Order: sequence, then structure tokens, then C-alpha cells
Amino acid sequence: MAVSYELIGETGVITIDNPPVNALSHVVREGVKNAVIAAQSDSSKSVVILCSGRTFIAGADISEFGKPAIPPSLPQVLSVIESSEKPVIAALHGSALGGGFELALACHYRCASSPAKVGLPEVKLGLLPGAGGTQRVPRLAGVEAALDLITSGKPISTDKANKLGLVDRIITGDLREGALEYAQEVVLGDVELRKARNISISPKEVPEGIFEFYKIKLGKRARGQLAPQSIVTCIQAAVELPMDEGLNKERELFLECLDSEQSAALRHMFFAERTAPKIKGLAEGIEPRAISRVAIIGGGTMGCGIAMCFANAGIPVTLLEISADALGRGLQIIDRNYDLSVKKGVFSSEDGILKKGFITGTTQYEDLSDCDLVIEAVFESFEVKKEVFSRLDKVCKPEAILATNTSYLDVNAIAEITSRPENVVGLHFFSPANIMKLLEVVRGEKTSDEVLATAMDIAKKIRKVPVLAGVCFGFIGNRMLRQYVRETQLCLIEGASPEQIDQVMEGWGMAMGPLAVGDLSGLDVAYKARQSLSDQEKGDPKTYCIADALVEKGRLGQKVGKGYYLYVANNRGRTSDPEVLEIINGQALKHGVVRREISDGEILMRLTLALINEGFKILEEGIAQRPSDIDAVYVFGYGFPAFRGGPMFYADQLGLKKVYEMICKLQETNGYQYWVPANLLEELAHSNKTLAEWADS
Ligand code: T1G
Repeated sequence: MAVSYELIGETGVITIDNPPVNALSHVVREGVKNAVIAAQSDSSKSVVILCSGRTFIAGADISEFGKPAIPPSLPQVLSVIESSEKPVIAALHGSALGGGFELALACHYRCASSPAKVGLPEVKLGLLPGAGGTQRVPRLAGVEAALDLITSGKPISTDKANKLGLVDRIITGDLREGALEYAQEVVLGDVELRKARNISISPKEVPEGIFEFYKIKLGKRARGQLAPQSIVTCIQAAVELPMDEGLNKERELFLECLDSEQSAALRHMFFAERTAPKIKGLAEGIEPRAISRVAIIGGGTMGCGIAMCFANAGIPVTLLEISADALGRGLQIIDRNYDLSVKKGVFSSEDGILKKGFITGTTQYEDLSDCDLVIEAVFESFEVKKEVFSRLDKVCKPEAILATNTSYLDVNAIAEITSRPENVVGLHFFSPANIMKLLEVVRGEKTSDEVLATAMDIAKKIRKVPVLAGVCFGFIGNRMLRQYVRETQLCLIEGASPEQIDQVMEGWGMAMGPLAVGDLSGLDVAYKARQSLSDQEKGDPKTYCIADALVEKGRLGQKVGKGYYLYVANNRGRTSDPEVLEIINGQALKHGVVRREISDGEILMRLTLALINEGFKILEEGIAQRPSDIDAVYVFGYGFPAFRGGPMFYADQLGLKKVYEMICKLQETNGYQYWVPANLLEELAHSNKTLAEWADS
């Protein structure tokens, strides 16, 4: 039974049991409504609503969105609760989120265990609280608290909610027992039923211009997004309108958000993140191995960032470097990173010291003999990695998993260095590794199912979004990035400026434009990698000649104060430099390119279609399991806007027939060398199937 009702003494108790998170699916809404109605005519003097399992209600059932709504709607259920003639008390534990917290707010009283959380995260789904949250929170806790809670979407502790007046009583000990006692106390003390709707907010309590201030701030922080702006409008309505009119305004704007492409994209990303770690076709009964000791080989930026991931999860980790000096430098990087995290308030200084305490250092491979997982993060050279894996294979226990963080090298070739290829896997972290959520798990030909299951499990434990990738040059993310950079470089030499390209892509929602990304990561990185390639392997010189020319003039990027842009010390801002345009013009002349006006629309189309077409090839080759995995790679690893759902979701929103036709047109104008539609794209475009339908088939 998803919802049960029983009388305990003089208290009616409604228990919701809808695993895994007690989401407010149709059967739960129906059950709660019927139980509250039943309580009106029995001998109960009050009603308690609580949940079994690990959490209170985590919100509406997101999987129901986009499908025909089945009554009763959540607002209808909450209206029955609020108009109950007997006090209704919500008893919260775990996380009371979204519609779950709104249900609690419609109750007359709220008690909660501590620690527990409450929150209204709808904005993260491109939505707003659609069941009274924007009207009840400002009445109970004030406008400023409401704006902060609802526009951030971040949960707060029940202790903080208690201080704000959103939770009335913190229950220590058993929540059920405490809630029953509290219900009796309410009955004894409650003359007139307390309802949030009866609280009116005096305009005098509202800071001058706060709504305009929030709209401007959110317009910058969530550029082009609908839900944050609508939330502010709803909270303003809570001040200016009576409750029912405010509820109507909220419902109107909620439905508008629900129908938006942005919300569809963000809901897609919610499930994409949770689907990614699931491996199709994994043998039955495979269990992940326990990972209790980890080692990282290489104390550079990447190795130190990876070590922090495990330390932050409380897993002991040993950092190995080849000399005491190098090890010392590595441990200093870690110290600096923790100091920075504490300064930014990511965690307290005590927490920082605690987490850092999980990291030890060594220069001896022999110290790694009891490690369960060793991750190599040394220089991107096969010879160097060969030496490392040979030594690891000798000293590590047979069942230890040996992982490479390589970005481009062949994981199968690395596995063959060892006597245990079934225990070798790629774990491709993204810099800064202690911040970026994406982790590409690269499956070698011989990597065992158990090792893959272990990789996915440990990735979730260190709070990464793991995506399974097959072995190819660049796996998923970097392979697509090469095409994106190719079109960037071609647009540059054909007539666009760095500023135009970056402004187009950042205005569209990318966290950072491609040229600014190049300056950040260092133009010399790709330059060095190109030096080891033949001219044929390098491909069309127009796709890298400008970057090479910049490096050869010492313009390596941010780290030297100039690349595509000029940078001043300690300021992340970038400014244009006329010398760059001279370099671009020089290269265009040298390669016989007559520069022309390139529209913003052409830049956006070419860069996004380059990603999409390569994504289709990755799918048809089986390098990625599903389209949403590619979306997860780009949103969590490359700054693709989550409110556009990732490259493959975006392709479906454009329409595959239109995508196919645009690529065919580019084939005519820009040549066959780069613009041949992927077979899968051509097939789906002609069959009028969406990529989502193909993925589900
Ligand atoms: N609806 C449907 N399924 C959900 C769900 C939800 N709200 N929340 C979680 N799941 C599934 C999830 O897909 C996964 O499934 C499993 O539960 C465990 O989730 C009207 C409109 C509660 C903090 O945004 O933040 O209410 O992969 O892996 O890490 O105003 O889930 O096992 O098959 O995330 O322990 C607002 C979303 C909805 C909260 C638990 N609520 N959920 O985290 O487990 S909109 C939210 C979470 C709304 C009203 C509006 C987290 C969690 P599977 P998990 P977790």
C-alpha cells in the first residue's frame, strides 16, 4: 500500500510508502486525499502524515511530467489538507523536497527530525514550486528567505527551517513517537486552526527594490532561463495579491515553465545523470568490489585533484611521486587546493583538515601492495605509462584494479602491458578533477564486468557522474570536442573573430567560449601533441595554423597573460588584442583564405552540428551506451548548458530531419571532408524517429 491510514489513540496516522523516495505519484496523491477525507469523520482529533523508508516525500513524480495529468492534482490534495477541520501535522525526515515540502507547508503544523533537510529544488528542473510553495514560504518565513530558498533550489537543514518558522518542532529520538506526542500537544493548544494563507505580508516588511534586484541578479546568473524570473514574480504576487489569486498566478507560471523546452531539457538531464552509471548487458549478480585503499600515481595538478576526490569521500589515498621533491610539490598543491576550498566556504577548516588527513605520500611502489585501486595520472606518453603499469603489475595484489587517466591513449594497449588486462580500466577525470563531476569510465576489450561495476560504484561514492565509453581516439567527450574545435578554427580563419565566436557560444549558454577555453587550458598543450603527428595525421592546416602561430609567438594562453586574448594578473577578465587579428589575417593570407562576414547563426549552427554529428557516429559505433550518456558527458564535463539538455537532446529538439538537412547543406557549401551525415542520423531523419525513441527501442 503506497498510502495507509490507521487510528492510534486519538490521532489518525497517514503513512506513505512509495519507494525509493516517496514521490507524489498519482496513487500517493489519491491515497493522501482519501485518508484526510476519511479522518474528518472518524474519532481522531488530529492527523499526522509521515513516510516510511529513508526520506519524507522528495517531490512530485518527475517521471509523470510531460504525460497527461491524472487527478487529483497536488494543489487539489493540498487544499483538502488545508481545509481539514482537524489539525494536520507533517512529520519530516530525510529530505522533504519540492511538492513534498509544499504538502508539509499546507499542513497546519510541521515537526521534523534533525538532521534532515527541506527544500524547493524545482528551479533545477526549470520549474517553480507549483503547489503553493511560492505563496506559503514568504508568509511563514518572509520574502528574503523565500527568494533565497526558492531561486537557489538549495535545501536547508530542519534546524535552520525551524529558526525561519518553516518547521515548528524538532523531534529528538523516534520521529513517529515524537510526532504523536506533538499532535496531542497541538490538539490541547490549538484554538483556531493555524493556516499559512491567513498570514498577510506587510509591504513595509519587504526590502525596497528586492524583486528587481533578484531579477537582475538571476538574469546574469541564469542567463536566458525562464523559471528563476517566474519564481520572483510569484513571490511578489504573494505580497501583492490575496492567497487564492497568488495561487492562481503561481499555477499559471508553473504550467508555462512545465511546457518550456528548458524544463524538458533539465528533467532530461535529471534522469540522464542517474541513468549513466547503469551498464547495459552486465552479467547478472555482478557485485562491485570493496575499495578501501586507493593510490594515485603522479602528483601533478590532475593527480592531486583525483587524490582529493577520494579523500573528500573519506577513502584513504596514497599519492606516489618518483622523488621526495616532486612528492613535496604535489602535497603542496593539495594543501593549496584545500586552503582555497575553505576560503570559498566549500567546507569548514576543520573539515578540510579532516579530509586532507586521508592523504598520505610515498616514493615507493612497494607501499602500494595492499591497494584495491591504483589510478595512474602521469605524463600523457605511452612510454611513461608503460613503465608505470609494468611496475604496478609487479607490486600490486592480483585483484587490484589498475586504472589509467589517459585522455587519448589506447586503453587496450595499456592493459596488455600487464598480466591482468581484465583488471585494467580507463578512469578519465576532467580538470580540475576535485571539482568537475564527469568521469569517463573507459571499457577495455578485456575489462571484466566486475571491474566496470566497481568503477561505477566508486565513481558515485566520490560524487562523480560516471559515463561508460568504448575505446576510440578521445573516447566520447574529447572526440566530439575535436570536431567542435575544428569548426571553431575554420570559422576563425574564414572571417569570425575570437570575441564573436566566444560571445555567440556564451550567449547561447556555454559556460565558456571555445577560444577562452583554449586560453584557460593552455594553447601549448595541443601544440605539443600535434608535434608528434605527421602532416596527414594533423589534417587540414586551416584547423590548427592560427593556434600554432599564437604558440610560436609565445601566446600560450592565460598562464602567460596572452593567447587569443590579453589577461591582466589576478583578473579572470579577458580583453581583445589587435595583434591576434593580425595573426589571423596573416594565416588566412598564407592559406589562401579570403575572409568574409560570418553570421552569429552560422557559427552556432556549425559548432553545435559538429558536436551532434560526431555524437551520432559515437552512438552507431557503440562507443556510448545511449544518447543521454553523451548529454551527461557534455553537460557535466564541457560546460554545455543543462537547460538545453545536452547535444543529443538538443538535436531532437531541433528535429533530426532538420539537423540532417542542415548538414547536407554544409556538405555542399563547406565540402565533404567534414560534413558527411552520420548513418544513424540519416536513418532516423528518413524514418521520422527521434533519438529518444531509437534509444528506447
Ligand atoms: N520523481 C521521480 N523519481 C525520482 C524523484 C522524483 N522526484 N527523485 C528521485 N527519483 C528517483 C531517481 O530517478 C532514482 O531512480 C531514485 O529515485 C533514487 O534517486 C509540484 C513540481 C531525493 C535527494 O527535484 O534530489 O515537486 O535511478 O539516485 O542520491 O512543486 O533523488 O534508482 O531508478 O537521486 O539518494 C522536486 C529530486 C520535483 C527532488 C535522493 N523534487 N530528487 O538522492 O537518490 S518537482 C526534486 C533528488 C516538484 C512541485 C514540483 C534526489 C534525492 P533510479 P537518487 P539520492
